[in-house]
This record gives sequence, structure tokens and C-alpha cells, in this order.
Amino acid sequence: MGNKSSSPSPKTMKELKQVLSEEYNNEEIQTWYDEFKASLPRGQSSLPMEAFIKVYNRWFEGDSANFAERVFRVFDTDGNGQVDFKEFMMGIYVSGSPMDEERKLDWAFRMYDMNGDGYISREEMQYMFKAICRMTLAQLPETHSTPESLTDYFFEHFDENKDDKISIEEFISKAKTYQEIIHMLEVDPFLED
Ligand SMILES: [Ca+2]
Ligand SMILES: [Ca+2]
Ligand SMILES: [Ca+2]
Repeated sequence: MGNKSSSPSPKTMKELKQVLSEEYNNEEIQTWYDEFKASLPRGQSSLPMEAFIKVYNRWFEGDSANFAERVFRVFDTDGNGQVDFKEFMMGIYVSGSPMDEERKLDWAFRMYDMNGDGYISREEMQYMFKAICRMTLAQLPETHSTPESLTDYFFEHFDENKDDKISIEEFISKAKTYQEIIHMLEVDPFLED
């Protein structure tokens, strides 16, 4: 099909560079763009949820549908049901970058808080742990080998006021000590091989 290589629009590129210039050079952004483009349904310029889930299924051995659905909701910052390249790139950046801690914690919290009520419940946390295990086929640590016991462990440490739910404040103040809770969400497929 001749020379079909394309790049993000200059406007998108400029907006992305303002935030990402420390982390990604043009070439890396282009690589992600190619990956993004290759995943688009014919004739579309942004990813609907189904296509987004397919990307994750390509990246991981296990079944990533549940996890990818959560990621999609968090990536889709304007909530229009589509992830455009800017949202995609920002999501990749925030999820993978150690630089912007506050933003990342906020992102992680929104991943766990599935119903968006401002708290993480035990059910929500267990759901995420199960989704992560299913996707990565990873084993949980021996000391907390089920999603239930891992959830108990985190609630013991995070739920400071013992109301059986984790607020954003509790999450942020503890997540710095218990980094595992964030690391579990850091799934960068390009580090896997
Ligand atoms: Ca969107
Ligand atoms: Ca919730
Ligand atoms: Ca609490």
C-alpha cells in the first residue's frame, strides 16, 4: 500500500510533548502511535472498548478482558466511550511512569474504585486482584495466596479508620509504604519478553 506511515497530528503531538517530554522522545511516541493505529477498527480514529480489550489480549497470555475494561474506563478521561490517541498515551504514561506519583496514585485509586463512589470496597479490590491474576497468569505471593487473603492484608494496613472501605486519603497515605498495590497495576507489555 505504498508509504502509509502516519504520525499523530501536530496538535496532539504538541500537547503530548508538554507532558511527556521527560519520559518519551518523538520516536517512542511514534512507536506507541503505530501500535495504537494497528489496533483501530477500520475507518476509525479512536478505540472502542472491544478493540481496546483486543490490544490487551494480544499483549498478555491470560484472559485480560476484565482488567482491560477497568483500564479502558480510566483511560477514557472524557468518558465518551472511545479512547483516542492522546488518552491512550496519557494512560500509558501515568500507569507506567514512576515520575508523577500523585497522578499515578489517583489513577490507581480510580482503577480500584469501580463504582466511582470514592471508596475502595473489599469486593472491588478482590475483583481487581482476580482480574490481574487472570490476565498475567501470575501467582500471588505465598503468604497471601488468594485474592481474599491479599485483600484482607491490604485492608488491615490501608483502612485506618476501620470503616471497611478505603478512602482516597487512606489510599494515598499508605500506598507510599505499601507500593505493591500500585506495582500490581503496572503492567507494561513491552517489559514482559
Ligand atoms: Ca475518550
Ligand atoms: Ca467504590
Ligand atoms: Ca476507611
